[in-house]
Amino acid sequence: MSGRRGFIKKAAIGTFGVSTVFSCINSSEKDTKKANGETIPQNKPLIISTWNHGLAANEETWRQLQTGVNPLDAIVAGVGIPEADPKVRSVGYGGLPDREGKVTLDACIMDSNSDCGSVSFLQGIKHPIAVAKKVLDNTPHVMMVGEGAKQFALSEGFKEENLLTDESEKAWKNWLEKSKYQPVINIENHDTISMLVIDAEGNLTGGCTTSGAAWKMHGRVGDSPIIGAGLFLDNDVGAAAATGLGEAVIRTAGSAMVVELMRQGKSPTEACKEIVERIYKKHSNHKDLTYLQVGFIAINKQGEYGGYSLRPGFNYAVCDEINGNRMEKSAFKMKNK
Ligand code: SD4
Repeated sequence: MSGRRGFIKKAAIGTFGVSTVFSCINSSEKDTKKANGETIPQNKPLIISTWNHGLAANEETWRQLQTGVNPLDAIVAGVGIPEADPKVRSVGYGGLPDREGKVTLDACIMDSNSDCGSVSFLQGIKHPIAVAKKVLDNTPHVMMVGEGAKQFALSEGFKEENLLTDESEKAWKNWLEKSKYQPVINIENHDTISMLVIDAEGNLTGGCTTSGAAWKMHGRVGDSPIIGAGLFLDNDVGAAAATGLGEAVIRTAGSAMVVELMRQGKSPTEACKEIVERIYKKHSNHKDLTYLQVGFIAINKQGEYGGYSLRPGFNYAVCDEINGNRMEKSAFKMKNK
């Protein structure tokens, strides 16, 4: 059975949990020919998201796209699923707090016109990605932080809520006993969710949302709300997004660099790999590297995608019409966890 037919069958038996409407175009009809006659496969639309929680997020974003919702709103709805899930301890509601027991959230979103919105150090609002979208839509700014971002969210009709669940409070109290700061990486394969979408027309959109590194200092902001670090796209080239230790990604302008390498002709995986290797090299003067994990996902204008991480354990969810919604393991540089 072909991959496409297999996917349709899987969708019919509920892999997606929704009835998905398919276009009648064969993937081969969507291929384009280069001047030299070489065929480039056009696998669009396609969604790629970091970590296992990307599966549920992809499913919702796909469903929204199929019903004609625009990619920005489809991303807000998709990554809104892990944001609202208390079992996901690294995003939104139930996210692990900082060392003062405060849940502080970061998110950003960017569209194919390079319009973007971002919020960081946001407290008491469950869906920072939706607030980031409001920053994009309703303000002349790109980034809003802290109390100002919260007041803006309230003025846009968002509700203030307690985001610290009993489980996360318990985990914080356990941590307080030793109070030793050690960035937590690969938490049960749940981490920041970054999502990249290429729509049927080949336009790119991305979003990223997180509660950031657990036990961070109060006021610390990572890469995730920073356009160019946690997320970047250029609709002429491709899109990239990060997960892992935000400080390392900011230092190297990680996602922007991945896009620039794709502009120079690297495939998405090659581009992610080169930046992970650069990050490793830039940190080689650090005494202890056991804390360091970074991972990138990327997609180019042809719908080719890939990912790469420093250490094993990183995976991402990919959803397309041909192969359905599935987890793929990232290639990585270091053998040891
Ligand atoms: C941060 N990159 O705040 C985010 C969170 C993350 O492993 O992915 N942590 O640094």
